[in-house]
Amino acid sequence: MRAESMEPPEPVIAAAVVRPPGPTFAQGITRAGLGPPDLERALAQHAAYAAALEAAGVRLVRLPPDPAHPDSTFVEDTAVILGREAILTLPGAESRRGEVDPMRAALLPLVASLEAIEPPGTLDGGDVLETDRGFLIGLSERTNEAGARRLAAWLAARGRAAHLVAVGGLPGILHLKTGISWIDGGTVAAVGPLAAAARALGLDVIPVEPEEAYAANAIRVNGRVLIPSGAPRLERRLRERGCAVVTLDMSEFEKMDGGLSCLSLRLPAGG
Ligand code: CIR
Repeated sequence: MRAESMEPPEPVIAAAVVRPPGPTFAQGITRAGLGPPDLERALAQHAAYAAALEAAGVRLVRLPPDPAHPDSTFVEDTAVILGREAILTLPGAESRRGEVDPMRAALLPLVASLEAIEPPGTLDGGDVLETDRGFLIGLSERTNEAGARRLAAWLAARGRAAHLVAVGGLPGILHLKTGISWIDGGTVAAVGPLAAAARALGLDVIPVEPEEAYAANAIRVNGRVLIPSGAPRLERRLRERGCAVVTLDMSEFEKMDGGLSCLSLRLPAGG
């Protein structure tokens, strides 16, 4: 039996910024090799995702589609939130840097302080995972050491520990969170190559098999765990541990290398 009463209470997600894909969505960066996304399906999947957040009690801050930035639906990459504070990122892909100013404007009314990652640091929010053993920051093709250290210093100034995890070159892993997600307490779900790093930090790991690797990018929101559909083994494992699982068809976002977490920037209650 898990000692749930020993664990800190689950943080409440009060709001989330989302932005639907725009008409240029298919021009975004991808290596998936799954073919071009269908915009109508992507919009329907995005609407279902937004509805799942609202059903979990999350107030949505809906930004309009931004055709000038094909990857701008992946809002999570442009900022990191901690309590009532945020730090804007400097995305590693140049084509995504213009996504940051609009996010600055969106966050200003929502947070009490807003800093920014500066060059030469680069960082994508997809490389940042909060767990109750501290933050994990992935060093990836998008997040460099200067960006990771800047974020770690920002977190340290707020009393939060950060651990750098090398993910560059791991097959199929664009960002840290492509392969690992916080589930509850001291537990994450992770693909094999990231499981060891998680265990080294004292985290328990729910394994995600290679055939279900895309589902390793999941989010816990107010007692529910949202995962991509098509991962029956992970779904069963989560249900067996008592998780309220919500499955979402993410096929059109997978075609653009995007995971479920990237589609929202989540803000805790009190923020
Ligand atoms: C990109 O390559 O930047 C986008 N096509 C996908 C970004 C996905 N974001 C994420 O996993 N956090």
